[in-house]
Formats: sequence, structure tokens, C-alpha cells
Amino acid sequence: MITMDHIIREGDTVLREVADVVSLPPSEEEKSILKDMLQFLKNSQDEQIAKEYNLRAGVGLAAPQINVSKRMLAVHFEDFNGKQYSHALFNPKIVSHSVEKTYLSTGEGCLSVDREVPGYVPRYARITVKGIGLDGYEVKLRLKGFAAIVFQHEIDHLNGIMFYDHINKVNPFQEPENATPAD
Ligand code: 4LI
Ligand code: NI
Repeated sequence: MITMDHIIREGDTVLREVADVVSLPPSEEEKSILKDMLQFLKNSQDEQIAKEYNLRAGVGLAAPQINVSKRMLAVHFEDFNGKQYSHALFNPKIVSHSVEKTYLSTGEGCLSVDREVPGYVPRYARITVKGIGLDGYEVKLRLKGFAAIVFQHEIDHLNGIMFYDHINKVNPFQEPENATPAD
């Protein structure tokens, strides 16, 4: 079971590496790790389990955050319209995105960052993501709003990018060009 003890925190170089492509088909071990990542997110959102194991709630997790430098991510959440997203993907890739941007007016948090970093994180408002699911089939997702933000945050981890890299250094709450808030 993945717990907070397994979560790599900012400052560790693994979070700044470009993660390796997973050669297909994924090994049983890679599938097992990815399943555990999705289960961690579910556990972290279960009040009783989270309390028992001291888990911080998250909606997305990328493999480098558990010290595995491979292109794997899991997400588990409901968007602001109540639509459910639960995905575990190998080699996820943004294949297209909007010109328009969006951001969370509340800012972003990250399980690897034990502090609040204030500011708007500009994200594409709409993206299309392709990847390979645990069953081996290709998945194609059209995402907008909060869902698009979560996937971009996690795919950034696979490229060694942290959310605060995107925050305007002069004015953290500078409204990004061409953007409307997601929330
Ligand atoms: C408890 C139980 C307010 C502040 C609102 C909490 C179940 C922030 C938002 C949760 C903020 C659940 C989240 C992310 C933000 C803030 C992530 C609470 C867990 C909201 C997820 C990856 C950015 C994702 C919306 C500094 C750990 N998650 N809130 N950002 N939730 N959660 N991110 N922003 N201000 N981070 O963090 O999983 S993309 Cl589900
Ligand atoms: Ni993160």
C-alpha cells in the first residue's frame, strides 16, 4: 500500500527528471505499481482510511512522485459538474490543446509540496489526451476545466515540471492572457 512515506518531496532530483517512456506491453510490475497509485488516490479521498494512515487527499499522482521515473499517471476525482474521472495511464500525451487558457482561482496543491504556493497556474482550457490503460487499450480523453488542469499538472510531473514553475514571478495573481477561471 502506498502511503505518504512513499511520496517524494520537492528538492529530490527525481521530480526534475524527464521520465522514461514505458515500453509496451507494460510489465506486470509496472501494471501493479499503476494500480497501487490509483488505489492510493481512492484511499486518500476516503475519510476513514485517510485518517488511519495519515494520507493527504489528492486527485492525481504521477510515478516520479513515488520515485519511479516512468511515464505513468493516475487520476481519480469528480469535476465541478459531478462528472467522474478515474484513469490509470501509461505514456499519456497531450495530442491537442486549445489556445484559450484557464486556472484555479484557489491555486494548485501537490502531494510532493508541503507548503502553500500562492498564485495562478496557467493551463490550457481544453486538451485531448491519449494513453494506454491498464487493460492495454488506447484511451482518448477530451478534457476541459478542472479535469484538464489535473491532467496537465500530472503530465508536467513526467517532464520534471512543478506547478509553481508556471506562476508569474512578478505578480503571482496576474490573470493569464486569454484565460478564464475554471472555478
Ligand atoms: C479532501 C477530500 C482550494 C485550495 C481549492 C480534499 C477529498 C486549493 C482548490 C480533496 C485548491 C478531496 C486540490 C489540486 C487544488 C489549493 C492535487 C481538495 C483534493 C482539492 C484535491 C493536482 C492541482 C491536484 C481546488 C493552494 C494534491 N487539488 N485542490 N489543487 N481535494 N484538491 N491539485 N487547489 N490551494 N493536489 O490547493 O491532487 S492538480 Cl478530493
Ligand atoms: Ni503534483
